[in-house]
Amino acid sequence: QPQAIIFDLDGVLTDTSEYHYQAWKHLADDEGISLTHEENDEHLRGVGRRESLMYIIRGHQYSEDQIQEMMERKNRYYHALIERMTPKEIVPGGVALLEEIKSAGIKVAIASASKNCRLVLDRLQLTSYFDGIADGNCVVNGKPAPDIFVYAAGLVNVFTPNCIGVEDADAGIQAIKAAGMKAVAIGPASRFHGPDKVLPNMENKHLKDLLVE
Ligand code: B16
Ligand code: MG
Repeated sequence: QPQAIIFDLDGVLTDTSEYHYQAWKHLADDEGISLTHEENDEHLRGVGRRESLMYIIRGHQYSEDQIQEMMERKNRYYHALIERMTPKEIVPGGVALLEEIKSAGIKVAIASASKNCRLVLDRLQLTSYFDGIADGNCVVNGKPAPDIFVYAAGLVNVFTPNCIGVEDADAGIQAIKAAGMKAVAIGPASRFHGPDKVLPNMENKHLKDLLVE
């Protein structure tokens, strides 16, 4: 039995990964740069704000001031999309699963690359479910570095081998494995490299479905 289960936020507990894509797409359109959904899944999913922008503008010349402005602009577009979120946008099965884990005496934490993590959790009315929240303001090195998952394990006082991490992005699966945890991937198996388990989504999932021998 694990002592903690550490969830990614965007794309796992709510479909904000689609909003991130829409906001980046808006910015790319402004700049006359192409960006497809496939590129988003392969290169941007779960990746931090600056790294995502660097991928989109690769091969183009921009000053640091312009880069800062574009990151702010994307965040404005993203805010416009998350402003009206409600608890209805928690993925089906999400709340029941969190409650089952908590009543089994297992700690639950968040490891999200997003600086908007607390805002989204508040909109979803999920904040009080978590024993620890590690977000994009906590660590310098983003996923696939293990840092955010290690930090989250520390917040709930659990050794990393006793944690399970849950992620929708391959960068996140690499971060979980590098942190020495068991990795559960949410999404199509073709997206991931080396998770311990893959589930298509969180619907009707129980604690036993997350367990890895
Ligand atoms: P922000 P997660 C990640 O959150 C998103 O998946 C990714 O698309 C986004 O670029 C990153 O957070 C940074 O977000 O611009 O809001 O700081 O999947 O780790 O919960
Ligand atoms: Mg994610």
